[in-house]
Amino acid sequence: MRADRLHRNLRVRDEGRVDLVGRQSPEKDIDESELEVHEPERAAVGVRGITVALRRSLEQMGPVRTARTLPLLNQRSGFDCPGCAWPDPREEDGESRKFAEFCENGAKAVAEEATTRTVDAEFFREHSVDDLSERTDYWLGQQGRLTTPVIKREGDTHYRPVEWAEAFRVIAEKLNELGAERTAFYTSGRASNEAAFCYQLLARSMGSNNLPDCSNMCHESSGTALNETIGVGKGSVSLHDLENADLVVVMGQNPGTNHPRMLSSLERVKQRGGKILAINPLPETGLMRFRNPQSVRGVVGAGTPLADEFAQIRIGGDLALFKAISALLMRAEDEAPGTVLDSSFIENHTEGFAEFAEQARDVDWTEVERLTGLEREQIERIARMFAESSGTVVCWAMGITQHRQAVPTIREIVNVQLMRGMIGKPGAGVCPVRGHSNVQGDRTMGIWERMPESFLAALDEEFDLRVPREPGWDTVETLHAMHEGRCAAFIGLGGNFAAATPDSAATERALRGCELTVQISTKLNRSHVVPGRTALILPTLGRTERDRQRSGDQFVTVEDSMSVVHASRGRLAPSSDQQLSEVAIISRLARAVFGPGHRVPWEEFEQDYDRIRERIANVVPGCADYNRKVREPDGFVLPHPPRDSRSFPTPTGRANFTANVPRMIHVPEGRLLLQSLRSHDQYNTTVYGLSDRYRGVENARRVVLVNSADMDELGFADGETVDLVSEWADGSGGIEQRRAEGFRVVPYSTPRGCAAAYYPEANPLVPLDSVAEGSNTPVSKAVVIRLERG
Ligand SMILES: Nc1nc2c(c(=O)[nH]1)N[C@H]1C(S)=C(S)[C@@H](COP(=O)(O)OP(=O)(O)OC[C@H]3O[C@@H](n4cnc5c(=O)[nH]c(N)nc54)[C@H](O)[C@@H]3O)O[C@H]1N2
Ligand SMILES: Nc1nc2c(c(=O)[nH]1)N[C@H]1C(S)=C(S)[C@@H](COP(=O)(O)OP(=O)(O)OC[C@H]3O[C@@H](n4cnc5c(=O)[nH]c(N)nc54)[C@H](O)[C@@H]3O)O[C@H]1N2
Ligand code: SF4
Ligand SMILES: [Mo]
Repeated sequence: MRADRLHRNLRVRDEGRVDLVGRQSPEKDIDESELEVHEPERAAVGVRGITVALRRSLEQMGPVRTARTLPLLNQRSGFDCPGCAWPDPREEDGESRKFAEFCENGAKAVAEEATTRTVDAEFFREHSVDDLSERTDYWLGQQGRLTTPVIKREGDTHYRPVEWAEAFRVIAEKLNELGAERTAFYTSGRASNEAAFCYQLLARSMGSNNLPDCSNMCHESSGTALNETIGVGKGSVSLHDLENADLVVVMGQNPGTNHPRMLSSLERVKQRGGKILAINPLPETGLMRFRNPQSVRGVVGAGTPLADEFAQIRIGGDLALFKAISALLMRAEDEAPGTVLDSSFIENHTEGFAEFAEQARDVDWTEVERLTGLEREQIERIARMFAESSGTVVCWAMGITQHRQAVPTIREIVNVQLMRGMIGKPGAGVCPVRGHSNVQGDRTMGIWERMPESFLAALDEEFDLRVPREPGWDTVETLHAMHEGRCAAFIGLGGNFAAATPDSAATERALRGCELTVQISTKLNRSHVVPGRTALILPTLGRTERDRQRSGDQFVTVEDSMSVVHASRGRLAPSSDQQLSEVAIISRLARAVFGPGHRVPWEEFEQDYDRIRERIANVVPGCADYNRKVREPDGFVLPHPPRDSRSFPTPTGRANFTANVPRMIHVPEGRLLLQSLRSHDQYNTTVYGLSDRYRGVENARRVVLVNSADMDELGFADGETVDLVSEWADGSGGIEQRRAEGFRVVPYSTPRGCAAAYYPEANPLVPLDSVAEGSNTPVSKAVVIRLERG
């Protein structure tokens, strides 16, 4: 593949080995020739957002379904938004829910699921797997809801309809033959608590902890760092805390697109006199200004300015910034003892302060300015904001977690919070803002390859089992196991493993190499068209749909980003009577695997989800009396000792200070550091459309945003088509190269040397071995690339 051109442009050490890996993502069904770039929008949301949401809803669902669905979104008697994990207002905090308690992107997520378009048996007759593999994820998703179970047996060119009973028989036979230890049970974060609990129970009863999930690629670094430092891997604030904070830091996060209702909370912070500090390589529209569609000012005025201070940081510079903030806080305390640090908190609740303090004052300002790209003066201003705040909440997302040094960065954020006693008091804390609507709940329910012994022992006790203790594979380990032939079967409870994971070309080969792939899905995606030798697609119900079982209509439960657990009830008629709920699929599969008389009452679970919740109550910490508590109108809040009582369930019984050392990411000359991010018109690998409205990029997704000074220096013109080639030192002296073709260069406000492209188009560029230390999360936000003329 164009090796001549490649070698011409390569600079590889003589002894170096050059590996070329790369998939040409299908692109022919999207016409990107009309790329249009306009000025980024000045304010997020406003009436335009509502218009877009309604238009998409009407296109996908029609007027009747739209009118039946949107009013139930995020209401107490309705269903939980399948979009992000942002929490709903709670009566307990004196907040009521509005008539329209959702955002543009929530409405798009609903429209995508509740669409009236369907994929049926005829569709699969018409399209071979090869044909489908030439389509983009966008095209695949646009075909509509999966309505019938299908199978592709060894040697088949097409998927064909299969009876449910036969589907379960085939899967069970293969799984029993291959063994659970050779099977990966992947979960994406939309699965309900009930489905997740059953799924991990199935995997563990079969003898495997191989439970990789999307969280491994998402907030794993947050969980790792928070567990280590405060003893709980979850955020320590409520919505009320956030809205009543004196200073809210939003870093590595683009809430205007990915957590839009967070903007209403940020607006409240401003109205109550609080300050907002935004730390981001890009001046994301939602961080700068917000037009609240529910206020007159938001409809007709310029909206509320949000960020009081915007630090346009270099990609990967956050650890250096927070080290500098720690140092400045220490020095401020030295100058005016007793005014900056919370000594009584430090003394009573923390461990390791002396060792931390010993190294904390050292800063090499030249180094800090190089790593962060920020001026000392601004960093000093920022440190003063921390020093003067009476209550600080630090929020972050993928711009922090998907870096090699993500774990130490978050540990340093915790250091800064601990110094000032900003954990476990109202209006203060740490707030990793979760992605998928139930990703946090899935973890609570046991979707983790390394659940603690206490959880495993509780499962044993409850079901009279002996579940395995050996930790299982996470997502990256699953990929390695597939490559090495140790993993032969893959089951996906939702998600799009092929497109969401790093190094797409290798991942697709790995999936194709499996004996068995099973995808439990609502919509078609890339993972369905890179099948294992035997492959099945099992169509499932979504959040919006009525779930009727033998005991009557069922509801499910979910947990948001702030540990609130509550019920979700779908109301729409399913688009096919062939779709089964996730719980029903898992339960029937388990019955096929184990035969009659298994210790887990799978059939009862399927007939009545209360039976599952009774078991959750006995096994999962904090869930006693689950069936009653989730029936409360606002659900209930899971315990969080640091938040609730400043007690820290770490081995020391205290919150831990840590010492962290920032390291420069080596970017050779002529190369850029690429982050992969979401446009305003997608949900992860699901592409809704081609309008990244806030950033001003329309009608195209294969674009790379570059600082115009870098464009000049590297000699690329506005709109020029280039290939992105990533370069990864493979550790044995060679350089692995990965290529993604045909991206248009767009000048954009990003720091020098830093570029951005959309996920998942950029995934072929992410090396599988490039992972965060300590959490094994793929480094999706810092890929060394060069641009090559196409
Ligand atoms: N509409 C919509 N909503 C979503 C999703 C979606 O795809 N669409 N996805 C959901 C999921 S699963 C998740 S995890 C969340 C993701 O929510 P986000 O984390 O907001 O998603 P990204 O688009 O990855 O944005 C990363 C942000 O971090 C910034 N950034 C990149 N590198 C750095 C860095 O080194 N330092 C700092 N300070 N900032 C950096 C980027 O400029 C960008 O603003 O959203 C959830 N909500
Ligand atoms: N380069 C790069 N890679 C990344 C990221 C990045 O920022 N950059 N972000 C990472 C992050 S944060 C995440 S969370 C992962 C996301 O990884 P995944 O969770 O695996 O991917 P999604 O695109 O969210 O999955 C979408 C598919 O889920 C299925 N689905 C939707 N709703 C339901 C449902 O209710 N039930 C079931 N069973 N299936 C359903 C549909 O078939 C749909 O096609 O990607 C990661 N990959
Ligand atoms: S903020 Fe998130 S949860 Fe709320 S409506 Fe929007 S997408 Fe849904
Ligand atoms: Mo995520």
